[in-house]
Amino acid sequence: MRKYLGMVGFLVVVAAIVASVAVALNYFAFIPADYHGTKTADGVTINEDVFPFAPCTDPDFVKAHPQYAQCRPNYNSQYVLYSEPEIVVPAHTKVTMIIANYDSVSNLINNYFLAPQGIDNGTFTVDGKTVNTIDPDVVSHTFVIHSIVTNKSQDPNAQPWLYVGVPITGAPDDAKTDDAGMPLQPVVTEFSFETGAPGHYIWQCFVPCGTGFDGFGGPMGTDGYMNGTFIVQ
Ligand SMILES: [Cu+2]
Repeated sequence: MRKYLGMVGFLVVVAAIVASVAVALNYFAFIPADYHGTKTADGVTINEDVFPFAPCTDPDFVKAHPQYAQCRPNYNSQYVLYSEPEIVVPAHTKVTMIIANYDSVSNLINNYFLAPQGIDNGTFTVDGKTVNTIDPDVVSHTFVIHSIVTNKSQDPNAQPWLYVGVPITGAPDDAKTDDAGMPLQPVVTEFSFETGAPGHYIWQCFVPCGTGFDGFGGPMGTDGYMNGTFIVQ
């Protein structure tokens, strides 16, 4: 009997160790230990690439961009997507985002998103040209960081307000593509903004570029394609 109880105790300890390792792994998977992007003299640069479908399924694209040879796990290869769903940046830092879009134009239904919000100088660049808006006919996606509104006077742990929004220009319909239909050249949108104190935010696209009802399903309604986390730490 004693021997039997000892065995049960041993199994309980093993189960506890396995469970705590699983929790730890999951924790680190959700909040990466290091910042993404590259450090620059005056801040950090985050690169996002936007694709009409999984780049890892396109042999020509992978040949030219070997960093995309590996598909993400549990990945719907037909969904439009941003390459980096989980972004982590330092607090009180200038963040420059470079978004290279290989996807074509989609139908923007709310022109509010044509005006940039919360970015340095109120201007951004499209293929190197400085602009403060774009034509609604060339919008492909938007990149919008936002948060739940919190009030410091009611909640001492309230995180700082952060709202950033920029329209993303699509590749032209007559763009040269490879055999799989991926444009050879992306349209590059670049902008910068400053982070405040640490906080957890989300980013998402507000162009209904998905499938299903009015384009709000599929990649628009699934984590990690047209939305993700933006963590300031
Ligand atoms: Cu989108």
